[in-house]
Amino acid sequence: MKKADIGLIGLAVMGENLVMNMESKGFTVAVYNRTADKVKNFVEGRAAGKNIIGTYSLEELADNLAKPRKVMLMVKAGQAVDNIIEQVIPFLEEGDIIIDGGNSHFPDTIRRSEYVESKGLLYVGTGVSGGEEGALKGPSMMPGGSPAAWEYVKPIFQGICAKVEDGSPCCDWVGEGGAGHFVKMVHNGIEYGDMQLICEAYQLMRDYLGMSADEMHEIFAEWNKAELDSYLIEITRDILSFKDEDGSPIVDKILDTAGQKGTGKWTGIAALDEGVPLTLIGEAVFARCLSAIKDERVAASKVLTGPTPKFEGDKKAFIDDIRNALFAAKIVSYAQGYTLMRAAAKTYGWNLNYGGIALMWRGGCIIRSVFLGKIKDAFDKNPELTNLLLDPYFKEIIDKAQAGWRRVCAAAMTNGIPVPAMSTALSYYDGYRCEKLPANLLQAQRDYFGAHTYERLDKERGEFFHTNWTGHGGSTSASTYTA
Ligand code: NBP
Repeated sequence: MKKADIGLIGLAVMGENLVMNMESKGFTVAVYNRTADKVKNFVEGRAAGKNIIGTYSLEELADNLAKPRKVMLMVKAGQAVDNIIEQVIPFLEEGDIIIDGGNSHFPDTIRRSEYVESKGLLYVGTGVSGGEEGALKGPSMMPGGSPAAWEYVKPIFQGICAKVEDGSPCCDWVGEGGAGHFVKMVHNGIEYGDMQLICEAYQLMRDYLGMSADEMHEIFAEWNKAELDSYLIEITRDILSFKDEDGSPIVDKILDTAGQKGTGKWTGIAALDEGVPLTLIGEAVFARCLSAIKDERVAASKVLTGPTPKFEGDKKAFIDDIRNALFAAKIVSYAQGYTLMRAAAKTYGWNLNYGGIALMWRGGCIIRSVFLGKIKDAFDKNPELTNLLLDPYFKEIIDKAQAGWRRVCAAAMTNGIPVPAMSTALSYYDGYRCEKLPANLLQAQRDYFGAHTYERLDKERGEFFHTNWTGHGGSTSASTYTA
C-alpha cells in the first residue's frame, strides 16, 4: 500500500479539516488520535473512500509514512505537545520531521526545536490561522523551525494554504526556531487590536449616535467596499444584521463580557520584554479584561458619574470621522506589531521577511484584508523601514485621516465613551512624532531620588551626569542600566 505523504495527530476540529484539505489537494494522509474512537468515526465517516489511513498507535502511524516522515501535531497547545513528541520520537529516524501546527507559545517552540534537533530529527512550529473554515479551504500558515525541513513540508503547506488573487501562497518560511509561532502570536495580537477598534466604532455609533444594529450594518457594508475591506469588517456587517428567533438583532442580546485564550496576553508580554510600545494591542487585551468584570461594572455604573452622551451635528460626517479614526488607529496597530517583530528578530537572530509576512496574512487568516497588500508593498519597497508610519503611502493616509481621528477621540472623552484603542493609538502617534517628550523631567526625577544620572542636550550622547539636587546628597551616582 502507498505510504502516506504526511501523518496527522489530533483529530479535533482543526486536525480533521486540515486532513480533508490535504487529501483534496492530492496528498495521502495517515491519521492518529489519542482517543481511538475518533479515528474510527473519522475514517468511517467524513474520510470514507478517501486517501486517508486510520492508525491506532504511534508505531502504526510511523510505519505508514513515506520517508523522511512528516508527523504533524494538531493537539491542544501545552503539555500535550511535549507528551506526544516524547512518545513519537522512538518511532522516528534521522531526518524525519515533527511539525507542531497548534497555537504553541514561541519559547516552547524554541525549546522543542532544539530538543528535537538534538535527537537527529527536524522540527517545524507553524502558526495556522483561519479557524475551522480556513483549515478546510486554505489557512494562512506561518512555519518556522529547522530550515532543512522546509523543502519537505513546502509542497504540502503551499499546496493547502490560502492563495491571494495572483495565486501567491499565504505561506512561506518565516525563520528558525520559534519564528513561525512568534509571527502567529503577533497575528493574534493584531487580531485583538482590530476587533477592539471595530467594537469602539460600534459603541460610538450605538451609544453616541444612537444607531440601531440595522443602521450600523449598512455602515459596515459600506466600509467593507473601500480601504477597510477585511474579513473582520465583513463578519461584523453580517453579525449586525443577524436576527434572533423573535426577529430582533441577536447582537443586542449577547452578554458584554469577552473571553480570551491568552495569545493577546503573550503578545503584550513579548512587547514588554522587548521594550516595544505595543500600546494598542495592550489596550485591546485590557479592554477584554475590563469587559469580563461585568458585575463590578454594573455596580460601579450606579455609583460613578460621568457625562450623558449627547450628539449634536452632522451624523454622516461624524460616521466618516469614525471610519478615519478606525483606519488611522489600525495603521498604528500594525506599525507597532511590525516594530515588535523587528525587535524580536534582533533578539532571537531571525531574518524575517516583513513583506512576506504581510502576504501570509493577506489571505486565509482572521486579519486578512486588502490593507495588508499595501503593507507588503511598503516593505518590498523598503525592507529596512523602521516604522510603517514613515512609509509615504501610510503617512498620507494618516495626514488625511487625523483631523477626524482627533475629533472622534475628543468627542469620546467629552461624552464619556471609552475608546482605549483609538486614543492610545493617537497618543502613540503624537508621541512618536514628538521631538521633545517630557522625559527630561522624568530623568531628573530618577536622578533626584535614585542618582540614576542623565544625559544633557548640550553634551555628547553617552556622557552621564548627576546633580546633587538637595544639597545633602552625595556625588555618587548609581550604575546605569536599562530595563
Ligand atoms: P483542541 O485544542 O481542542 O485539542 C483537541 C485535540 O488534542 C484532540 O485531538 C485531543 O485528543 C488532543 N489531545 C489533548 Br486535548 N491532550 C492530549 C494528550 N495529552 N495527548 C494526545 N492528544 C491530546 O483542538 P483544536 O481546536 O482542533 O485545535 C488544535 C490546535 O490548533 C490547538 O493548539 C489550537 O490552539 C490551534 N488552533 C485552533 C484554532 C481553532 O479555531 N480551533 C485555530 C487556529 C489554531 P482526544 O480526542 O483524545 O481528547
